[in-house]
Amino acid sequence: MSKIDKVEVVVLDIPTIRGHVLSMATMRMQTAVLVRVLFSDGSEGLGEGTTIGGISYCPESPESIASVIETYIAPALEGRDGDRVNEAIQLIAKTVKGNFIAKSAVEGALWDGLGKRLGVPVSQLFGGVVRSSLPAAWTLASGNSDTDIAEAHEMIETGRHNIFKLKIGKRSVRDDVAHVARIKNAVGDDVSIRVDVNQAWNLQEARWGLKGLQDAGCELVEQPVEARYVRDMAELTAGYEIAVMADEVLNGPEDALRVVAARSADVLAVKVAQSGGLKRASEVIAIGEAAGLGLYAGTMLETGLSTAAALQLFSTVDKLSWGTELFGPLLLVEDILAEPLIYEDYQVKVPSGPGFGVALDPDKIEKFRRDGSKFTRAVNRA
Ligand code: MUC
Ligand code: MG
Repeated sequence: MSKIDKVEVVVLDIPTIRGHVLSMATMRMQTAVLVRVLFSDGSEGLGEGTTIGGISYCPESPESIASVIETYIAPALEGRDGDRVNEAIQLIAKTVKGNFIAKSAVEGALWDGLGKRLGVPVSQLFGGVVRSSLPAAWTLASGNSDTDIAEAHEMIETGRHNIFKLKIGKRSVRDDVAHVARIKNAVGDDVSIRVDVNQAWNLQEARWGLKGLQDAGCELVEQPVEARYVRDMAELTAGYEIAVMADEVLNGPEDALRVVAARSADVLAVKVAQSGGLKRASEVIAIGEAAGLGLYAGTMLETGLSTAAALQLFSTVDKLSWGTELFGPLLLVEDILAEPLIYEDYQVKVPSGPGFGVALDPDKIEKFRRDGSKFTRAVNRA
């Protein structure tokens, strides 16, 4: 048995390459909470718990994630069998209510550790890959239409991205629709344009918004109204041709079932962290598949570590009809991985090494570490 000896947390503050303007916050920095689990056989596993815009996106913040892990999850897990990931998941669920991102970070480290000990990628633990690379969208969110158009052209020309998600909901509906239409006209028919409102509209605004967006050639709208307004989401899903995607409403399989029962989305944005870990995310995927909904791999704008974790799971999914937005590391000024993920031909490659298939760059961890938090030993140094 590989006993869980220690669960460690480090908080990183990493600047973004530009302001990322969302309806509820403008990000100039991303904070990642990294977890390292040390096992009695000398092996280790890494996980990440990251949210968006401090505490403006969901009830968890970087500080709450770190605190829940250090105060409650670590003491519960230390001394337990690290190979029994399912048992650990149950124990964590019993010990901590909610706090899905914190749970996801620790669970990730357990899967990574198990994969490394077995010498297989985590995708193998979920039945094996059906593809070795995945399409990756980019988010245009500079806050300025001209800058977004220039950014889109650069992404298309360099083969990085040809699917774009636009962040809207901060301006008036009319201005947002005009912004989307300008970008769609500038990039042309071969390029897919989607939008994310991050819950900013009320139902009346959403009706105007969806009508305008679909006339502008936008293919999908993500979480146009507040997550709690299930009936409004259902009306919008039934009322327009444009696809409606659920995001903030989805904290795991229970919510996915509610969405299916209420017919309140065409597509599920499956986020590993928001779902509460890889296992619960796989259950969301299964429910979406069973209900015939579209699937999309979402992101919490995470570093390469969580992005690699997500790639391990989504590479095992048969029909990922809306692709992924697993571009998180590219929004950060520097990657924290020793070997960055590979983005080419409008795809991101699935790492094939054991565990999540990635390693951290210890110098980057030193550089971006928030004061006071540290791993007890230097990351990835013998
Ligand atoms: C969200 O709400 O989906 C994902 C991409 C991005 O730019 O922001 C996120 C959050
Ligand atoms: Mg979203």
